[in-house]
Amino acid sequence: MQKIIGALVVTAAILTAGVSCGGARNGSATGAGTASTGTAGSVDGATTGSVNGSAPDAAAASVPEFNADSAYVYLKRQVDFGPRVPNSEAHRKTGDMLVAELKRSGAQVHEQRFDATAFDGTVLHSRNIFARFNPEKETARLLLLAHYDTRPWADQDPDESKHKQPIDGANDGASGVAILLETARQLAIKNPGYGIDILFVDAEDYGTDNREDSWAMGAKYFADNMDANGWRPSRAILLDMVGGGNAQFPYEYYSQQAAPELNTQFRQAAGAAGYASYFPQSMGGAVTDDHVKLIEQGVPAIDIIDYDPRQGFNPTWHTVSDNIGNIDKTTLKAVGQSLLQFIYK
Ligand code: 1BN
Ligand code: ZN
Repeated sequence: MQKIIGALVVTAAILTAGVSCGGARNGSATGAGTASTGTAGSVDGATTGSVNGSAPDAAAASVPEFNADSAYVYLKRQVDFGPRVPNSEAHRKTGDMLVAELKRSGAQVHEQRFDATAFDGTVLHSRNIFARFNPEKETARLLLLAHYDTRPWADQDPDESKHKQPIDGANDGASGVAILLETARQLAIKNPGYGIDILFVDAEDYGTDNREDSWAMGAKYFADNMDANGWRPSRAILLDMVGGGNAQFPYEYYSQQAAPELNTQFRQAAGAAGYASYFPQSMGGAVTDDHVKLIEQGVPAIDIIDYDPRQGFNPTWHTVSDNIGNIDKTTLKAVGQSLLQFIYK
């Protein structure tokens, strides 16, 4: 088992905070907002062919069809803003778009603002975005999360001259968000009948080697404050790097330690949806990702992440090649349909 973590623990001071709330739907998700069965709508640029209807084994009749074209449009919309580095205009605009889309799906949306001091002293003006579906259901809530910030440095690029360039984060950031936005759109169309929360966390990817707490600062802020807000979920699923080519999602180590049953259930759902080949029955590595912050606070959480201990992350990881040209829509479909199977099974 290869461990992908930094060694030293450094505190990331959280300075100020506030929570605001808006866009409530009390109860039914059906027919909310302007959501429809079509794609993400007015955004142009979904140029590649549809993969819908090409699932190896169509999901059970009661499970909605995950629209990968729509997810792809959501992904492109993020990338088109530019790198979503905290404190940038692209980051702010992306946050605003996410809030608007979640409200459009009929969710009750909370913006959790906080300042986090990064390892290099930079104060990151940060915002977690938290959306509640069926907010009146107080128990057994399922949390789905992804990070929406992107890394300021392509420090894994084979070309060292590019190490100070920001990445597009098409896979590392936008892919998980895109799948969850499409999931939110499906929740609005068909109410699953229980409580689901979608969390877009900030300040995940501003970290550095050997300083474990320099990563996932938004998830830590959420987890440290969830009880005070009444937001503790029963279980959580993190999507990270879920749109790359040749993706494989073996069991992530901390996930399997903390939430083996949830891991099994998700993989059973993937199999039922016809996508078992993306989820090998093998052990991956240990990744200090957002889910660890929830696990540390007692929430069973799993990370669906394209990381194999032999091959590492997707080759585009933290390089300038993490762009939309290297996104594979069939991977979005595989993960998204597996998630809908899990939700509606
Ligand atoms: C995931 C995507 N991560 C960063 N981008 C988490 C991570 C932290 C991966 C430290 C490797 C090392
Ligand atoms: Zn990253």
